[in-house]
Amino acid sequence: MSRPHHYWMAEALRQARKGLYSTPPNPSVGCVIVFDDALISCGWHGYSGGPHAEVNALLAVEIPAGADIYVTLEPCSHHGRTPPCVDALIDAKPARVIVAMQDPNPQVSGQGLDQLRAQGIDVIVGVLEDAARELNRGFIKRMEQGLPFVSIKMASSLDGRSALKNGSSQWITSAAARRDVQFLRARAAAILTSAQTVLDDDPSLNLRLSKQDLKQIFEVRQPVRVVLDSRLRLSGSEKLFTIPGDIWIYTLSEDPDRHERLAARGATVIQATEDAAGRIDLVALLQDLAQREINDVHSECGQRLAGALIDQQLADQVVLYLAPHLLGSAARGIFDLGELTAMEQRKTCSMRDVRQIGDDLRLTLSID
Ligand code: AOF
Ligand code: ZN
Repeated sequence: MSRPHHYWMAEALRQARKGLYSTPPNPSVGCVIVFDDALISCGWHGYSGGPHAEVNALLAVEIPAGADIYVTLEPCSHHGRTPPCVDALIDAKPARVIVAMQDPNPQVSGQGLDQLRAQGIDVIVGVLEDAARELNRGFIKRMEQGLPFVSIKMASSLDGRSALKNGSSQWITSAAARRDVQFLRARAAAILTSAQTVLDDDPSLNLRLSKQDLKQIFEVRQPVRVVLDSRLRLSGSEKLFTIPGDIWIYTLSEDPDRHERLAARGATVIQATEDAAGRIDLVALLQDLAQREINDVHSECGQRLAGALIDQQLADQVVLYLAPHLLGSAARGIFDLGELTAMEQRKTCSMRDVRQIGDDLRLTLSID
């Protein structure tokens, strides 16, 4: 008896994951070609502008007619930076094409599948779809909603405190947890923080893992550092500016001297939209990031911005590192949500993963 579709799709997903750190803003996609229950070839998408997964798999060997081709994303039907994959697939004369999910890109969305069916090829959709969606959660959200996937990383004491009252927060968690955070940064296209956090902690907010650490063959991308600084309080002498990589500062300030001061330090200063409360409008900010092809935002910020992202239902995930010590009730919390007066006002989350990292506990939660 031949192996089930999910067996081969799991292999295609494994291929796709090889591109996780290098494909953005493109999705990570994997492809395997099977004939007579044997693996003939596999391929994955490596970087934006490079050949797609199917093309890489088809190039590797001569494909016998009548093969089964497994792809983690619907094959593209459009001329983008590369020619349509459906044409290459049709030329290979497969018996069946099995895909995990439809491509949410409006330039494709179902048309690739239709073109395969029109050629008499059997098309099966939805094998291991949840895993495929998780892999490209940022790309999918950007395509479907015009917003990036937002993950908030927090470090807190056992009593839920993220910093002392005076702002001091280095270090709540152990070195092992801080290294683990580097892998979260690697998956993101942008790291989001506030000017307050930069002034309090003077962080670098860069990626310090090498290609080898990440087991990558392509160069490691530095995420863009995005700082919300409504009044342009940063001076330009903070550590952030001494470390290579892009810095985008969103502001409401129109003071030309302050703009110039930060631009002279290499930052891109972007005029943000003001919300009804006179703060930077977070929806407009995230829409702007999506327009700039940011799929995944990793936020490392204080309780105010983290609370606002949750309050406005803009955060998708929280990764909380819980350290085994107590900071006391005068210390700062992790999410400033204002005062709730009824239990029904609670924000609820669902636990996705729990594990111990060094001396700390890492909780990964999706926000309901
Ligand atoms: C596939 N296989 O491996 C990938 C696909 O700019 P391009 O030409 O690289 O096209 C990018 C779009 O193609 C991307 O937005 C998504 O819709 C699709 N990605 N499709 O058939 C692949 N990476
Ligand atoms: Zn393609």
